[in-house]
Amino acid sequence: MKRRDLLKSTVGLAAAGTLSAPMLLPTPAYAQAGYRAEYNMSLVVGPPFPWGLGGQRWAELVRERTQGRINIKLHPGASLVGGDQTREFTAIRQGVIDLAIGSTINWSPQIRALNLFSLPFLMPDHRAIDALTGGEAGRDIMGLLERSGVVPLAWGENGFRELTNSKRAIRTPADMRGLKFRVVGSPIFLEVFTALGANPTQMSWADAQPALATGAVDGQENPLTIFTVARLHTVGQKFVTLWGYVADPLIFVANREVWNSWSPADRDIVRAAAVEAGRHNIQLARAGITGSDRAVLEQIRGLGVEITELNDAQRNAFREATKPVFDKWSEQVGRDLVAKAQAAIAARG
Ligand code: X2X
Repeated sequence: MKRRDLLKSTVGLAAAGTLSAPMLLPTPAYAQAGYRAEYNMSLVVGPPFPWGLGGQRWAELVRERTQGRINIKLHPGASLVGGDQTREFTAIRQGVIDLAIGSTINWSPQIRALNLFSLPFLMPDHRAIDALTGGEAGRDIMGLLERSGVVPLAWGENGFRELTNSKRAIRTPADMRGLKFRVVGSPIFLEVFTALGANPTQMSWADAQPALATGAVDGQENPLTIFTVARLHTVGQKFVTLWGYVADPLIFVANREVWNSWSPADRDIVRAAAVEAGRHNIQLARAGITGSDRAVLEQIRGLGVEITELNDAQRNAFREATKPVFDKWSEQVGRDLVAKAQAAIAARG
């Protein structure tokens, strides 16, 4: 008998008055402590995306180390919110979602400071991301999440979002003119793409793939690991430009009530497992695209995709064109936080 069924039948017998106390069936420890048989975890993409593999690792470590007291089931596709990934954060707060690994982009409609990571050309490399998440800016953001009612546990990474399309190689903002791009659900993305002369349209990841397949949109932006695992070359994406304009970290969180229902020892386990799974996820997100390890780029070239790398002058043209958006959104994010981030990036090792 499954634990949940056991619990139900025990309760049923007791309610029907057929069971005299003490109960004949042992009550599982988790039931006494108010634990549930299963907890849900929301993510936009599951395994084998690095994001999903991070979630899988988190669930495995927790199950093992709590001896099955805490069982977590992955719900990829933001399915707990009907695929609308921009509603994920609200659903965590409301308790529809127990645990989540979410992109800073998808939660930015509720927590405006998360647009920090979407400021165009703020972070030049992976060390810059680490300088933010591992420094004062990261602590400030975790504090904001905490005060907004969730329990933040660890950082992960989706990655640097590169530009892809079905029409032509993009080397200058002018090359983007007239092209339709699917963008994610934060208004800053609409403004960045509009500033570059393109036609952006906002949609969920679930809607993006059919839109690319039918040609309703010409292009999109996502980390290269999303490109390879989702096989975006099969939906016409034949041109990739490595512009590294933004990167989205992931954040591991728990619903506060769920968190409070666990013993302090179990909370420690869940938190430590999130940190470990986050490290694993970041490693996977960067494999093949960092330093001398270019395996993912070679893999994509091998699919018949043309990869354009920008030199500094070319990248600067995109930076200049999007500077008004950077400035406007720095206000939204908070000048102090942006200044801290810039200082941390300047001082990175
Ligand atoms: O929707 C996207 O592009 C994705 C999968 O990268 C996010 O959830 C931010």
